[in-house]
Amino acid sequence: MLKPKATATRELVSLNGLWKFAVDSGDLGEPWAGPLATKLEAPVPASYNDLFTDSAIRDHVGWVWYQRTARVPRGWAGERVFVRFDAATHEGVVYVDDVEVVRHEGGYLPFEADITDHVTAGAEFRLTVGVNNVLTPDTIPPGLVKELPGGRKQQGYMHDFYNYAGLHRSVQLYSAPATRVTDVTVVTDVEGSTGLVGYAVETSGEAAVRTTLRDEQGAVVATAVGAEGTLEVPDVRLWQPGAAYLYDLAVELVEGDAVVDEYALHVGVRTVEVRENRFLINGEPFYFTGFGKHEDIAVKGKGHDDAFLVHDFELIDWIGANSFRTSHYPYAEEVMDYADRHGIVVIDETAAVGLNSRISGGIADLMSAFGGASGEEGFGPKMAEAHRREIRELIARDKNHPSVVMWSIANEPDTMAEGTDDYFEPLFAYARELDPTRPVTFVNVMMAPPNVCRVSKFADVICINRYYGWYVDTGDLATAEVHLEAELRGWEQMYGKPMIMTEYGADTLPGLHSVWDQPWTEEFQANLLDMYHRVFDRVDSMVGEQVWNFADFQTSVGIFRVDGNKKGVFTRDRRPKAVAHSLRTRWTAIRDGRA
Ligand code: BDP
Repeated sequence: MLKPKATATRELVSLNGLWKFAVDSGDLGEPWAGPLATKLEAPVPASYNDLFTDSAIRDHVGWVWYQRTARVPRGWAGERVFVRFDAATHEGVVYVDDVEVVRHEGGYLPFEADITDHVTAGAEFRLTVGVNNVLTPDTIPPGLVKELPGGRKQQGYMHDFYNYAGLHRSVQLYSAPATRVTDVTVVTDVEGSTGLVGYAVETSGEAAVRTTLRDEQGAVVATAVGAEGTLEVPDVRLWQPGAAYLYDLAVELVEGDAVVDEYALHVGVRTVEVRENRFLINGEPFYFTGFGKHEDIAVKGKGHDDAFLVHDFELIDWIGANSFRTSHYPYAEEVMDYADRHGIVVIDETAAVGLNSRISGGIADLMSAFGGASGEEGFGPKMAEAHRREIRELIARDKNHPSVVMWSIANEPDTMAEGTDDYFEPLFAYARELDPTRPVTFVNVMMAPPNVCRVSKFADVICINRYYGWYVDTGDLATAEVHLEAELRGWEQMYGKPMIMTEYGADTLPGLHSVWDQPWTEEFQANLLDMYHRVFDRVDSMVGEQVWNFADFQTSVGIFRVDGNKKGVFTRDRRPKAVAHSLRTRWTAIRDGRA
């Protein structure tokens, strides 16, 4: 799915800013049918949960409504007009005046509607958006709503981050010609010093396709005609981790001499391959350093923020990291574009988190605590269908990003129980069918070691999250070291695949110190990470380390969580804990080839 862009034939109007906002407690009638009866306003993009002081809004379960008027530029007469939502978490429904124009499930991926037939160039229209935050045993991610005495509803879920909701990303109106480019897929390869840029263009309407590839100086390096083809780039400059190089691919639809539509995208020429126990980028072994992250900041929640985007990447660079995982859902497209431009490597993850119906403490326990009926435990056909959609839409959105080197189709699902392999095998096949060029993985949970996990056999890379020294062997780093090494060797022996530790870490309260290995202190976090690093350096198949987490983040209320998860290397406002300095020493040495 193409990101809206202004080109010679396309225009954009941002609909970000303050919208009218109301919580639907069943008293709003048809909120789209007229001006929304409310005094509240909410910014877009932002989560709505932390904006107001009313806990009924923060804890609301169900629909909320956003509304504003928008004007179609008068110059758009004769063009197709689209409204595009970069995300509505977790479900969105959109009305133009009284007409429903699109409905979308899945909280972290974009959707759009062609609203040409419902608007007039030069005129205003009323845009109303319903956003639903409900998670059920069939949604991705799953959850369960409980009815409390008195009828109030409470949302339960199995993932360890706050269920922020709202319009988290940009909303835009854009124009495009009737005959237009609807999709572009780019696949790159390298032969000797020549870069190969394979492309396939999909269109609406008939027109000839012309493509032009330019280098960063704007010089034309290759041209081609036809909806599919390969552009050859002599003396190619590769997209490298830490040294991004982006060509510009212009796709034009031409009728006679006239260009009827133009779309442009950046292309990084690079290859990705798993060979034996190595992860290769451009044919060279790559070692991932970095983090599992979250989209999470004070007040805005999961609302995209360009200032935090830039600052987070600055900190990633400062600490010497080369990668991150979009734990546990697709991030804003601005993040992916920035990673492309700055040479940061991304493991791109779906929102399939908390699929742990049978893990103790998972949805089974939650169900019984919430009085859920049996048969609601997830992993059913409806969840599988939602999961397929998440994979399909993620790959459709992110397939052309050179920064994305691997898909992660789930985080810590139950992979111990019978039948979980039947659930996952077709999903792996589906991801590979949609994108045969990138490795596909999932992230394994601690309760499913190598001899127990039924799903790791499908993954190209073994990605595991481990909390030795924290949730087990708590505070005993000597024992943790023995257990961690034994397990990693077990994986290595059984699978012979490359392995990445996609999560390891310890909750840490900045300012708390101790001379002993005392959990929650800054020294303990650093010592725990050092211990993991000693082990990684001894195990040949390790190809990466991503600390949990980049920064402290908000979670649901729980006795395990003191105002959120505190495993951040940075605080929620992005100040370094002591561990940031020791990580910086290690990772800059790796980056600079000193280790
Ligand atoms: C892992 C999850 C992650 C949690 C982390 C933790 O993948 O989302 O935040 O544990 O407990 O199980 O800190």
